[in-house]
Amino acid sequence: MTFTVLTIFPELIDSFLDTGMIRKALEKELISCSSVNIRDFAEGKHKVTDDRPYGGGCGMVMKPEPLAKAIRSAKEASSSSKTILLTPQGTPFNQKRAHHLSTYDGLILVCGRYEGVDERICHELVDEEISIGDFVLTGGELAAMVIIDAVVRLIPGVLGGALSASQDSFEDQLLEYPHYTRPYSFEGQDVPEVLISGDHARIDRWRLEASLKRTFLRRPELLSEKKMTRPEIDILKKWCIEIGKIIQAQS
Ligand code: 4G3
Repeated sequence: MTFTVLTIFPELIDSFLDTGMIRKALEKELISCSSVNIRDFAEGKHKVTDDRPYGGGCGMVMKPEPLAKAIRSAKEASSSSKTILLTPQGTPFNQKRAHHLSTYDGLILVCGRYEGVDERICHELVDEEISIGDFVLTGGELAAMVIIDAVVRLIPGVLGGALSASQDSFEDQLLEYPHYTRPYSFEGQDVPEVLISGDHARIDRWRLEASLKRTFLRRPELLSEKKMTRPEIDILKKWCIEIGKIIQAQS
């Protein structure tokens, strides 16, 4: 899979590509990445990439010509790629979208700066607009890195084990269960006894119940949308019975 990031701060992207899991994936040739400086496509001595907004108002808007040239150049180099603009106005990004994006041959990620990009860029040259959340950043670069990170770790061979990604939070609409490692006792808190029992069936049941509990308390809306499995329904029914007993004891 090929990632091309269009930005006026390529060094920001380059340091990210040079580190950790992304670097490993590049070394293993599971992915290829490049950053393109939009300024290289700007005209004149000063290579200006922004201008004042028509209609007035504060802030600057990214000029369409350098951006259009940069996008067309990236599309020529990587013709089957999907072109994505990172913007707070885009479709919300999530794990499902990450899976979908991981099926493409390549992604061209367009990072705006200032108050945004000229609207006419979106119509002809951008396939999709994506937002990583309801907040505003000074540029799309961090959003592009978030998307690359989430997509790369889904590519087979990038993570340690094949199972690693499928066991993540959100893959099954559940938050992850708590994790523990040595030492057994840390600042007065011990590891739950079940995890050192060696009884793997019991451990699996405990982890599933812990995941359900966490999701119910922290993100109940995830459970409303979820297609439950048999063991999950059994746990929820057990809670109902227990809560029923507590209420009964009151009357
Ligand atoms: C406005 C993406 C701002 C328009 C980009 C780009 C937040 C996100 C920007 C535009 C961004 C996000 C740059 N801020 N929530 N800032 O994904 O096209």
